Amino acid sequence: MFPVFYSPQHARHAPSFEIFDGGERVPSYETPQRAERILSALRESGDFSILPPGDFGLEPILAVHSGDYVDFLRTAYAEWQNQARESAREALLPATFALPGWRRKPKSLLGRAGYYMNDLSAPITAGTWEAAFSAAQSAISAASSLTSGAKTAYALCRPPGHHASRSGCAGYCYLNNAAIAANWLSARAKVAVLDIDYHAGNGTQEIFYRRPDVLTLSLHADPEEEYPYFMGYATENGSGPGLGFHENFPLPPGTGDDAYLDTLERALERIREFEPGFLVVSAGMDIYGEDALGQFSISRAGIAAIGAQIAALRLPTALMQEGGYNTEALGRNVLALLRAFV
Ligand code: OKP
Ligand code: ZN
Repeated sequence: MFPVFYSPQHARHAPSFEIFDGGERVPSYETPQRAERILSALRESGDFSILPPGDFGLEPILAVHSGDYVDFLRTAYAEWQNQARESAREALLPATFALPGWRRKPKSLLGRAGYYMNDLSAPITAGTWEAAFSAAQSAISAASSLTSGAKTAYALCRPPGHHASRSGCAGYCYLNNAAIAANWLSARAKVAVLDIDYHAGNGTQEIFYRRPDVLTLSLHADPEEEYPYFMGYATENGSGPGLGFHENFPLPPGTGDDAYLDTLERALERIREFEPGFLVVSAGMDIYGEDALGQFSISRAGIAAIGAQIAALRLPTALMQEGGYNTEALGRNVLALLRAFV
């Protein structure tokens, strides 16, 4: 029995569409149903105590994200309502983005949107801020339960967080829940962040890149072929004082249980050597073989084995929900992962 933090506020973020490559407008894959499926699977199992998050306010969020970016997230939707054409009111989503080395921050709303938004996969809708804030509070609540003695805690975060950088949203992510939790814990002890989502945890990588007190490791689809394309390569190992404290494990499409578990063992070996006081897991279930977006071939038994291997570290562990887009299977997959910690 360990705590699971869930807030119904997640449902206030429900974009009706997303933009695919080629400009195709499709129904959003990142839906409120995802969190509802997870919640019912965990509730039915009876193995967890499901709790509302506490309110830790903005301070732990502002320790990871810039104040101007957070202000933008909080206020952008209301501002958009004053200027959007009728048919574009649902979501703020720019069509022009700042390029690296071209980083003046304009005053206009669309200029700032292009500055803070890193791709077309993080539209800001009516309840986006409230949902993202509540997901971050669940993440901090899970971290906080570890410092109160829990061995394991899970935050049912939605929207996810690992693509959000210090000053940017992208890939369904607005506030980096795992980074906020890890940074909160880092005041007490060294922290390792292990990202098992199918996509590279580029936001988390960026946030801790220069820090030796937070080890970040990510197993994911090779960015050469897969989102987020521009980060997540094996040659990226941290910089300055953080050199040696980041590691990426890019894997080919079709990766199955055995290859994945071997690679995971190498990552866990690095964590053992680091001797952290806490572990934060970015738990994306889009590694599942039948995922709608992911291209790995991990089975549910494989997910259970991943959980068992991580649990064998015997570290105080806070797990954060990231991706997972086979909504039907998502509850059972999360349950398979979490049961290894019960
Ligand atoms: C979020 B998480 C490319 C579309 C890109 C963004 C995926 C975001 C995944 N065809 N879509 O890591 O699960
Ligand atoms: Zn993902």
